Amino acid sequence: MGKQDNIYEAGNLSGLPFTFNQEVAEVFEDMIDRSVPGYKTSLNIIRYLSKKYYQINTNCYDIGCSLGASSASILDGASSPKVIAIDNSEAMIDECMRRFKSQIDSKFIQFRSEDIMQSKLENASVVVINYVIQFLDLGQRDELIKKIYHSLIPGGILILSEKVHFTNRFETNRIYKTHHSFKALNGYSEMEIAGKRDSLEGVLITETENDHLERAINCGFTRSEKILSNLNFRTFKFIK
Ligand code: GEK
Repeated sequence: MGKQDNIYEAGNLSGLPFTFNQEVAEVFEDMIDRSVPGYKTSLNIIRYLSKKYYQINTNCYDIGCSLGASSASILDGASSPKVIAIDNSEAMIDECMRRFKSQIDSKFIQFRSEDIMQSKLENASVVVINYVIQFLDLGQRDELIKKIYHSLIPGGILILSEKVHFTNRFETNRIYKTHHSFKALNGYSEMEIAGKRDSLEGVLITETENDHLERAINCGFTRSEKILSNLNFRTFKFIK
């Protein structure tokens, strides 16, 4: 486990928009675990589905890999897969490579420091995009899901996790308050929660559950399923 996240503690407020910089990379493991309900379960699901859907001599992609938690789940689940972990934050990918140092020369994992919109994806049986779409411009999201769809071989799977909002604003408010309590119970102060919320304004842009389901269908996926629902966080599986 890396360092404890105290980026938004009193006196540390930069007032700048959130970015995946060195400071965030150092505390990221603690940050995501204390902020995203169901995060560890999503990793277990990735392990289980990778075992089930990985097809021999194909690629597995971990898009927006951060420190490689989803890559580790694919490696645990699938039998001798080739995982390609991609992130456009140099701080994240450097820290990720440090963590996988012993496997760096193996044929099982490769790292790419690049923007996913520029990435070439091909011959995939498993694609994981865990809490990443929310950081892309709304106008790029269809293009990315189409690209993923075309990279998958028949029977391949896309596992997608996201924070969502609801069409009913009362529901959005109710769940928002419960999520706030979740973070407070995990040790974040009111000031830290408010500081992070402000810095994510305009950086993390959520959509509804239906937006994600409809986009996948419009991009060609025929079988879609919500497999995890924790407060305002969802995991979906889409099969080609
Ligand atoms: C996990 N999946 O632990 N291209 C590549 N990477 C990007 C892009 C982009 N255009 N935009 C954002 N990222 C991980 C957690 S975190 C989720 C993913 C969170 C990367 C960004 O640099 C960061 O590392 C990651 O997406 C999002 O299962 O912080 O809530």
